Amino acid sequence: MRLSRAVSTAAIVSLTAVGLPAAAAASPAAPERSVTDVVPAPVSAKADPRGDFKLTPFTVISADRGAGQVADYLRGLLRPATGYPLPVVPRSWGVPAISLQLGHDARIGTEGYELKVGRDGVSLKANTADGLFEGVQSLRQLLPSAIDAKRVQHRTWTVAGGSILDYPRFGERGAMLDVARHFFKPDQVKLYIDQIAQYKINTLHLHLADDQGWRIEIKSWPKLATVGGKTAVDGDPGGYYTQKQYQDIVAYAASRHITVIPEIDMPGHTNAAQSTYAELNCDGKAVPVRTDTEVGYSSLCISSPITYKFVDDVVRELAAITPGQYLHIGGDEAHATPPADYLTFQQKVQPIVAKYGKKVTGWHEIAKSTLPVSAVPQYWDFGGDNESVAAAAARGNKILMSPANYAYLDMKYNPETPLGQDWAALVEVKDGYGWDPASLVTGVGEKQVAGVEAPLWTETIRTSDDIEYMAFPRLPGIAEIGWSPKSTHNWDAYRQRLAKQAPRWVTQGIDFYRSPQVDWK
Ligand code: TNX
Repeated sequence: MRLSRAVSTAAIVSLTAVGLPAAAAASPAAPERSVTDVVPAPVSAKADPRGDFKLTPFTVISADRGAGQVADYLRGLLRPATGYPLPVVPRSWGVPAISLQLGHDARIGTEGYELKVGRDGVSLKANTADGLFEGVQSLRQLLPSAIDAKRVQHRTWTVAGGSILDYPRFGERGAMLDVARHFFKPDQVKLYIDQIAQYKINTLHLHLADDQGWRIEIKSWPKLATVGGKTAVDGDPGGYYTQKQYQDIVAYAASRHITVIPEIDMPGHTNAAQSTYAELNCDGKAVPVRTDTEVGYSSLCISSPITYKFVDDVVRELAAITPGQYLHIGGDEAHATPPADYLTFQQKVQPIVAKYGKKVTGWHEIAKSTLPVSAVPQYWDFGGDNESVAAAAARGNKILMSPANYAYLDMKYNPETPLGQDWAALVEVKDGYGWDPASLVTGVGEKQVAGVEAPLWTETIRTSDDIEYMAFPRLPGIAEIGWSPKSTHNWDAYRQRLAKQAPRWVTQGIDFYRSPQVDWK
């Protein structure tokens, strides 16, 4: 968000208040919004132009027992711009309603939904609250983009008619935010959570510790945060989350049906800890603080018992404040840890995670060790052959796909992009959309893929504007690769659907990259 939200919203308001939406005037054949335009593309969608539903001051939201949270969330989305009361009522009131229903439909699984929009009302059905939440994200896209305005807009509110049956291709659709290289305040993380939730992202991976800063309060090692948290890349201001603030972020994410996976990167990427506590170094001397962007120079002391006391304390405290099943133990680019030591470290640390009731996820290098079958290596390389990843997949481990040359949101779009890096690739919007998770790594097919994640490393990223510029419009593409059936994958169709998202981003104040590959209109 570059301008104040109020200014950019006011500009939209004046445009939409004077008349019809631009697209309605342009071409009657191409409606402004349709169930067939939803991003990520649904499994199936059938438009019914005669089935538009109009929200009025008398519309209610009816909710089955168990659907109340999603109903309240939907009400919170629709009230500011409509100004309508939209009370949440129990099922079967018999007035025009958006009805949220829970049932048993074997076709749609735990996150799928069925949405029907007709003249008399909107019905959204799912097996779980997660499914209803994802259905609500589709429903939002059937309303004019002005629905996201923060103040009342005097206009008609038509939901595009038709039906959608939808469920995800993969269980995990993630985004990662590196809060270690640069720190982002809780409100900035919450803003990003709201932005990614609209594209059915269900996992937020927080990279909480790296060479340049430690970002989470650990009560048994208090200086990690208060001293190790002071720094950031280039000497920029640091910061950290108290455990209470972290729990608040986790709860906020949960209210958007997003699970937080916290990462403590080790045994490399640990300079902030080792400059703070001398005993974490083999020679007992604290290393100097570093705020440059080199990687691969730090390593915990593998032979020291204190190292495992440290890991045990950190994992214990983090597990206690993390409701999700997985803890991320990093493991990437440990170039300063000899290979045998790396395996020793993994053999000692993975059981600590299990001891505190959690499962292991980590960068794909952890697959060099013998993993429990529940462990999820996160693949970040360029695709092709990777022996240890293929072997893990053959043993039954699921692999999370984050190929750096497609999915890394910190890669520049083109040589002129003012932010980001280019070591993996230049990633234009078409490139970020142009890959398939199930044919990327030899031996890792559809059944072995846990899902996809779009990491945003923040060496060059300092503000929420910066986050938005790198994530939009690429993040929706990664979300679509993770959610939509492979059969829907089509760049020409996608770029047209993507273009129709832009008015929403403008209303929401998202400062996106206007790629020349898309006709933004
Ligand atoms: C590689 S690939 C890293 C990060 C950097 C990133 C920058 C991987 C797991 N680690 O430490 O921030 O490149 O693009």
